[in-house]
Amino acid sequence: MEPGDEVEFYWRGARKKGVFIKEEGKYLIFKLENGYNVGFPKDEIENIKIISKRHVGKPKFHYKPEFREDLPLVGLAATGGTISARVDYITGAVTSEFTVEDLVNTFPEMREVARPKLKQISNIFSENMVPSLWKDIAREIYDLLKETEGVVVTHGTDTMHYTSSYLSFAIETGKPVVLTGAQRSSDRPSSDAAYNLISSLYVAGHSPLGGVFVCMHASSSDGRNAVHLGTRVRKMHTSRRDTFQSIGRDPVAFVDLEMRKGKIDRIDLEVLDPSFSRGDKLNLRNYVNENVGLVKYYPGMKREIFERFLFSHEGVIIEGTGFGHIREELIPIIEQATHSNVFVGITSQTIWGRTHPHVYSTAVRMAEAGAVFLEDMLPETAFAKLVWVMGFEKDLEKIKEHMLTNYAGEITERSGITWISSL
Ligand code: DAS
Repeated sequence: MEPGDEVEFYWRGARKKGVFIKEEGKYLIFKLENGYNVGFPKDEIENIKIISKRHVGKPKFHYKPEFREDLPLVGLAATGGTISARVDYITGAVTSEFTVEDLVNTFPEMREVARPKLKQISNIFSENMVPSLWKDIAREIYDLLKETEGVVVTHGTDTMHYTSSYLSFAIETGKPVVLTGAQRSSDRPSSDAAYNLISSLYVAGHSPLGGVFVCMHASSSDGRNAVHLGTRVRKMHTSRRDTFQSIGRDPVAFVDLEMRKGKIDRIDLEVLDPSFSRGDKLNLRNYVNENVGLVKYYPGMKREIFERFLFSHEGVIIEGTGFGHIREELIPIIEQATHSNVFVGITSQTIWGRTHPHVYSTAVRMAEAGAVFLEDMLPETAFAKLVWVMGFEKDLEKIKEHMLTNYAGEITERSGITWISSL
């Protein structure tokens, strides 16, 4: 038996199936069908048998660039993430290594939906994303939008909503920009990659939508994808396939997709919010100030930590408690910071609902100290927006005006509670 072999065995009477990873002391380590790596004592494993030998390295594809000319030209820009990854059965870890060409060959169904114009921007897990790379992504998408019907961006799920927020401000677009990814790597039977990629290409190439969106599973089952507004979406679960939820508003649309054996039986779009519709506008407003921070307030946060954080940035978003509160004894530090030209924006760690500077005395004092309460903007979206605004504006009052201007649906008139499936 070699690492990477698919095996079946019995342990304490229970049948187990998975891929052998390695021997570690008295244990044999396997990646089970549920995706978790588990060690079993060698002397408790019975009737082990090899089901299939591992394939060495990533699948060898010959990229075939022939596509149907009758299909819309859609940009496919890859940045990395699980959708471009596969399990390394030597280490058991998921490693990001598929190229954008591999993605095209891994999912032949996409040849029924769009004629892709490919761009490999990066190949990283999205925990490694930085604002300077957001700027590169925005530039590449802008260039693709000039010659396509829309653009799909494959991206890691961990920070996808930060990037979708930044792109919503950096690119004013009447065509769809659709970010998508996967919670399960493309080489696993339970992968959500195919439905996410095909649905996203359909939205980018065929839909009447315009703007920046995230398109991922609407429930833990295949077949229905939600199209979330890029500034009102958040990753809400570590592993579920419907991890992305629209926050404070409904999704913009849904895509229903039925596929069998590499063929598409049905694909339909249901638009809930026609206000994000196609148009001719296309502007690149690509600004980044990397000296901006995001900090979550917590009980007992040390005064010197709070002070050092504020004074080591030009602008800060605070995730406050409830309506946006921090401990009262820290409020004078906000005053010192704003008087030293540091922008301080307030969001809420409740994620849902609206911050409010007038309900409690704490917030009244924070606002008097110069803190700017940012309505119901999500903390990550507010951070991405401040990175963008402070990339072109240094005056605190003008920064405040921009932060409270609703550019891309990031601020809602009223906070709705919409769950697209029970988490
Ligand atoms: N590490 C995660 C990321 O790249 C994997 C994923 O979910 O895409 O965001």
